[in-house]
Amino acid sequence: MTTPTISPYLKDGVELDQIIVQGIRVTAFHGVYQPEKESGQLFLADVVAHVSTRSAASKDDLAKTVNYSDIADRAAEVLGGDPNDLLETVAEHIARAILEMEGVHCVDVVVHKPQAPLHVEFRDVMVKIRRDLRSGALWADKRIGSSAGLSGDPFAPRVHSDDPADNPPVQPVVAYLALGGNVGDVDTTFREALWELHRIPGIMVQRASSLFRTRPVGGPDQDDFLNAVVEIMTAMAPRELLAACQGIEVLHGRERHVENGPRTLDLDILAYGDRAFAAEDLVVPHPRATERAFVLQPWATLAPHYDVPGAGTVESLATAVGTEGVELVQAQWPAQQ
Ligand code: PH2
Ligand code: MG
Ligand code: MG
Repeated sequence: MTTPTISPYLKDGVELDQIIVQGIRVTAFHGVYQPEKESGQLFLADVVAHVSTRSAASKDDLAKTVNYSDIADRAAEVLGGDPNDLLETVAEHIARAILEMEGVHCVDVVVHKPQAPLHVEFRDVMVKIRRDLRSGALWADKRIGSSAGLSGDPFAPRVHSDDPADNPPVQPVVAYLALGGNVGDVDTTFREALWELHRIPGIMVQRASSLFRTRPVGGPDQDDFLNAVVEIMTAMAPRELLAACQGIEVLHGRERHVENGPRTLDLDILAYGDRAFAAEDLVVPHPRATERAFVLQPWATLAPHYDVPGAGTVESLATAVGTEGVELVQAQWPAQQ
């Protein structure tokens, strides 16, 4: 059996290693045509998980890498699972399942359909895709418009757009994100979200504010929130960053039923460098941030002197809005567990 050469995936300029499972075979019912849906046929998948294997190798420790058996199981489960019309959809779902695995930065998936109903003799039909963690939107389902302006192709040229929300910065910029939540173990959710953000190429989580407990503002009668603010450096365009945030919200079971209602995780872009713009899906700086103590008090513990475009320093805004309904929980957060 030949081993395909797969172009390396670069994370922060370093080539990652590849864990490859080839020829996962199942009978399944994917296809556009009725006989395909009824009789089923053979499907195969090849999966390449781009990971760093160095620390696993130096410790000879399975826990520090990705188990290829888990890769195979996940891929087979999707491949043999709910039928889809298109190979493209099946490949996308496999990519999603593999990218959710800790340590996987990028995945290549090929789905083969060697018995496809063609009019000519042929050896194989396949769809091949590459997906990486930049598309946080990958996890986001249709409720929040999953494409969010992303090409999904890490090698795609970055084109200048007239929409400021789509323009990546020339150099990485500082951005601030607000975290909020009042359902489940919110402190743990926040910590996981920071790590998930940091894993995304194009986002480096730098610092976090103190953690606050806050009375709900607006919405129905509900539990108190936890709130914090984090500082990131990002090379992503604002709309890409929004998609990443929404993807992480969905990962944590965020559902949008009630406006300002209870939520496991809300991840909002507060500010992005010195940019100010209002697009239909994204307004930067966050239009309500400058009125909200639950944003400004944590933010003031992190970046009091940051000048919110068009509004003033965080410190001055925080002083103006006061501390009503906002209580410090943990000054040094997130401390090591
Ligand atoms: N978020 C809201 C609405 N109300 N109240 C508090 N205390 N904290 C929040 O994060 C919050 C809120 C909508 O995003
Ligand atoms: Mg939000
Ligand atoms: Mg919000």
